[in-house]
Amino acid sequence: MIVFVNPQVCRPENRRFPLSLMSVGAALPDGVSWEIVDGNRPSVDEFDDVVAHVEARRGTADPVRAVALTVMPGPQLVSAVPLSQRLKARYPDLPLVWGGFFPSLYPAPVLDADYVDWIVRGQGERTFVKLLDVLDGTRDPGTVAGLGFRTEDGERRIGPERPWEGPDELPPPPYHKIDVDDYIHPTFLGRRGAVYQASIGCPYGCKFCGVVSMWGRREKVETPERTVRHLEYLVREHGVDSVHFYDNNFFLKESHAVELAERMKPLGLKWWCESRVDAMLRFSDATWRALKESGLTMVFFGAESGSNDVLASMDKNLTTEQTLEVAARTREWGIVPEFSFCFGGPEDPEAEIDTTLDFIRELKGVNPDFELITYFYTPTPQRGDAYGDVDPLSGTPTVLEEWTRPEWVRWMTHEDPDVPWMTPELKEKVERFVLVLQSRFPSIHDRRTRGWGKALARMVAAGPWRRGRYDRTGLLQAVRRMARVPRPHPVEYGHLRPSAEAIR
Ligand code: B12
Ligand code: SF4
Repeated sequence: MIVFVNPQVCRPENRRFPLSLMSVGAALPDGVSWEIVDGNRPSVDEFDDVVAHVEARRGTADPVRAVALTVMPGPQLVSAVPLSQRLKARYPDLPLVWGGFFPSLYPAPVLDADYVDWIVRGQGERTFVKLLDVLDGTRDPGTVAGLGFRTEDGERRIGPERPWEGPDELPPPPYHKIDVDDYIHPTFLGRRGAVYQASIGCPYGCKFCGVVSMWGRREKVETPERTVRHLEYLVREHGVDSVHFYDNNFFLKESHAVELAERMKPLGLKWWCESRVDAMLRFSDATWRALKESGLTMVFFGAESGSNDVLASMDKNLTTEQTLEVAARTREWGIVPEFSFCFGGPEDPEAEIDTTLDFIRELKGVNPDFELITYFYTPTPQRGDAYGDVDPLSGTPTVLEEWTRPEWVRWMTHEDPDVPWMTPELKEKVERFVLVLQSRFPSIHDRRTRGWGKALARMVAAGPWRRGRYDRTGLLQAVRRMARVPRPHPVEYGHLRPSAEAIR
């Protein structure tokens, strides 16, 4: 048996299908048994549950052969490190495997940690099956593409990249291996929300983006027929009424968007996805109509900056004029845009922040309904020479445990990174602006501020928003603090978002 572990990454109420592990498990050969231990479920203790599996199988014909964790940068790493250390201390001979974005992008510190035995880089389905042969002693690890390990001399060995396959070539989601209903939650889209990923990768090359490092500049898209077959199952068997598509770049070709919209329409789902601004601008009115009629409710766009120079320096291949145009198009079709901005590149953060804040104001004039998402720029490991001679990771930890320190978690989540060019004053400027904007235009995602608090904050923020003054936010902070609904689960992932929380 293989035990897959999804270390805690979010609060229990935000848990979603553990798609990464479902995908790897589904590709195991017949006869290999597997289970998922998901630390995001409220009653699960990851360590105890793994131990229970190992002990229950000890001495049987099907003992636990390996424990395999999925590890995303950020809070999941904070959970994964102590869990792996404890498991290795308890079962020194049980192979421990890491897969997912963290070991794929930062393989060196993981391979230097003696409590992780193997890493799977990039797509996991095929590499993991080959790893099982290695564990059985029938395959040389040096011959396995996508596998990383330490040699007997303690040297790091990372195999060549494994060419990856598209969704149509991989097994369907093994919904029978999870308690589907336990992962279906209300969201702003509906009462029974699920998640789905219908493509892999992205063909663009934005310099800050980890997706390019993981998959190269390529995307493979599932056929609409297959996507809708899986969604139809969730609707029919589990009463799902809404879906978030996790694809990094949902719209690749207009013909695909139209076919998917037509096939989805009978399902009556409300749905959310991420798109490039330019991709949707290329769509005809007929396509926008088909998408709207199929239930498309909100689209996340990476707008990134209010400066065309900064967009060019990111290789974003996009202009602010296009973002304004898509804001107008979405308004016309009654689809809510969610614009994400990445503040403060190293060159001239202050000027860039001012320009972007002005641009966001302008954008609100075009489409007052848009939702704002903000990040701070943090370098991400890149392929090839994206940064020329500059090493974007110089100064970052070489020891795995160091990555779990609060300052590095803030760095990985792009929420409050300690980077030399971002002063506390600049961060505060952005945070105050966001507070005024989100008070003036309450977010539909905000289910933690009581109705009266939203109404009062809206009134209080009207003056500062009109005057473009965001420096005095004491009253707004007090209103929002008092109007806060307590979280359903007290579980925190500890030290995240301290400054953002403090200011609200
Ligand atoms: C779901 C998700 C989350 C969920 C996780 C919920 C959960 N319980 O799983 C939540 C919302 C908590 C989350 C949080 C974050 N996320 Co996230 N997330 C995703 C998302 C949308 C989908 C991942 C997914 O399930 N894909 C489907 C599966 C099938 O693909 P996969 O995960 O890549 O898995 C394959 C391989 O990676 C590999 N693999 C993965 N795990 C394992 C394990 C083993 C053992 C093996 C062998 C192989 C393997 O094999 C799998 C099958 O091929 C991706 C975007 C994307 N589409 O990839 C971003 C993404 C992974 N997240 C990312 C980031 C950065 C974060 C955050 C750290 C920051 C942020 N601001 O978003 C936060 C951290 C927490 C916070 N601040 O709130 C980045 C990672 C890039 C990077 N630079 O590292 C991504 C790519 C988004 C992006 N475009 O930038 N995230
Ligand atoms: S378009 Fe989005 S997913 Fe694609 S490379 Fe750029 S930021 Fe990454």
